[in-house]
Amino acid sequence: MTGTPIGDDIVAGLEASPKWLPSKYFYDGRGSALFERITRLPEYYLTRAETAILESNAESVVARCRPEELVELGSGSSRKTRLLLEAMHRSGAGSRYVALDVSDDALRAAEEALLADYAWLEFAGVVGDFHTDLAAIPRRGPRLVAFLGSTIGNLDPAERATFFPQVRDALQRGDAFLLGLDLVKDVGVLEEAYDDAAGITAEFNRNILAVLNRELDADFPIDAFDHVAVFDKVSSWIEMRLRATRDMVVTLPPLDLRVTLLAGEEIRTEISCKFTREQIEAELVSAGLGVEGWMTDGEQRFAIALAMPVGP
Ligand code: AVJ
Repeated sequence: MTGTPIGDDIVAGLEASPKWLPSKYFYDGRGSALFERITRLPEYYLTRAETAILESNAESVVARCRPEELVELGSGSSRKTRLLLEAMHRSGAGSRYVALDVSDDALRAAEEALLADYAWLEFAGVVGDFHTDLAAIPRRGPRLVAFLGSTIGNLDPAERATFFPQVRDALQRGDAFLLGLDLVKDVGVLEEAYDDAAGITAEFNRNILAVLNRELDADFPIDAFDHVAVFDKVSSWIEMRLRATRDMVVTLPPLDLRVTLLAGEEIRTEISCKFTREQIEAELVSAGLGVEGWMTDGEQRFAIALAMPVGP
């Protein structure tokens, strides 16, 4: 994480009813390592499915828009980023990679890992937040903006309605937007992906409290919280929560905050939206983005949409 002070959003969330915490606080060093383990769990099909889609389609995506630069929201040194960069290199399209990430450390690690293998790569790391900072990245030529990993699932419909037009504004005719989406499916499959047998997701969820204990000198009794993951059919999202197993009072001294939780009370820590093609197409089209490609894995669990600007 960056050195940005954390605070206002936490006060708002813990004073709300029901209580919530912003998901971005999962990802300290330990949280990022736990997420890496999640991506390898048998129940968490998302990463494998998305990688398989790119293995089959990176070439044709690049052929379609011939980008000079790949702009990735959330830095990646992962297999998925590499598939796109290699396809760009092979096709002779371009060799510039711009990574936008809130974490300076993550950017440096990505840069080091990628440059070790791709001597031809032109790397530019931008510390920033995809909610606000996409417009600040200068466009140097035909671009492919990638937002992978189903991170879009963390945005609620109102946030998406702000975000997609910003993506549209960052694109010119012929540019493209690659969006990784988890699809609506059997509730059991969805809930298991967020509540694995080995308990790694539960540890990941509780880690947000460890972050607050460390960063804000809070005193959450981490062992007194159960991990909860439920699919909300109406909102079409998985909701992760932490449920207090006893009454407690928690203090966060730097925020001047004292929080009472009753036994059974829950704190929402994340939403992960699940999409249908119709839903996301409608949202993209209202933002001026036409869906030109729809790629899925064999089991239709996950999709990558290729969208391009429409209209003037
Ligand atoms: C990294 C936000 C896409 O929502 O699936 C994994 C995070 N949470 N297991 C997701 C996560 C629980 C993940 N994203």
